[in-house]
Amino acid sequence: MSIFLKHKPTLRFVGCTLLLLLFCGGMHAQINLSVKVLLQGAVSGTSMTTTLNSLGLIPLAQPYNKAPFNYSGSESVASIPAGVTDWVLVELRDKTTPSTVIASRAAFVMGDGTVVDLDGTSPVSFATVAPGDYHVAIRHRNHLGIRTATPQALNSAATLYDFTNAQAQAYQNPSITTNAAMKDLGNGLFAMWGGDGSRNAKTSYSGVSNDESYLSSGALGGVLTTVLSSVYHNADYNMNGTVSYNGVNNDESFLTPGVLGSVLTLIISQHL
Ligand SMILES: [Ca+2]
Ligand SMILES: [Ca+2]
Repeated sequence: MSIFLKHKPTLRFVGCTLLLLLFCGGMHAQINLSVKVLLQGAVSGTSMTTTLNSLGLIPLAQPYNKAPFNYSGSESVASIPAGVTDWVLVELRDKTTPSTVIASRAAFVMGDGTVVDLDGTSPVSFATVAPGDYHVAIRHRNHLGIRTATPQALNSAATLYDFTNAQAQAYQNPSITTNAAMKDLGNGLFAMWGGDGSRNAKTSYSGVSNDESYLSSGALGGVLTTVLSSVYHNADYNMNGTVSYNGVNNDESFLTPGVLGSVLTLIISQHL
């Protein structure tokens, strides 16, 4: 009897220690995410321009705090790291109900397509999200969002998920027959569709909330010779820091023939 009594405190101590370890392990569980995407508007060759950054136009605080994103995160930096193309919004979504967003982070996409945290090099950290299976969605202020074709097993190891090397890497919504989830760049690379200035999950030239009107009537006030220089604007479809309808590298030409291929009735839809 005395032997059992003697060991009880030890057993309790061991039990408490195990619980504490499990608790601490849970506290430190997190996901580090490594993803690669291309934005059609910034594509140049096999990578992307960093013009907005070199012109000093990228805001220091994340720009997804407005509709349709409404992300209230406080991500900001003292200066934009070298090599950044733009801010993107990264979402972890439920593995069985992918319309359910479990966690969001604003992050940077670099010229080579890698999505990184605010230091410009580290994988994107979801510090309070437990490892597990999730869909990963990438959204951008004037591109159509994409998500993983299948749930991914995510943990702290940050295994790269590359959306750029195959169309099948992105979820293909069977109800959308007009276009694939990503733009086929024709060189083995795939990019998020550009030109959605009106942020209605469609890139279009005609119809309600179309992106031609967003550019011509909205951004340029109907005066098609107007040029907005040195701006960070959703109507800057080719991401060169200028909003224009005429002249070299104008945004109207990016929309058509660029995205819509001169088919002015075509509507490119988001598969997210
Ligand atoms: Ca649109
Ligand atoms: Ca432009």
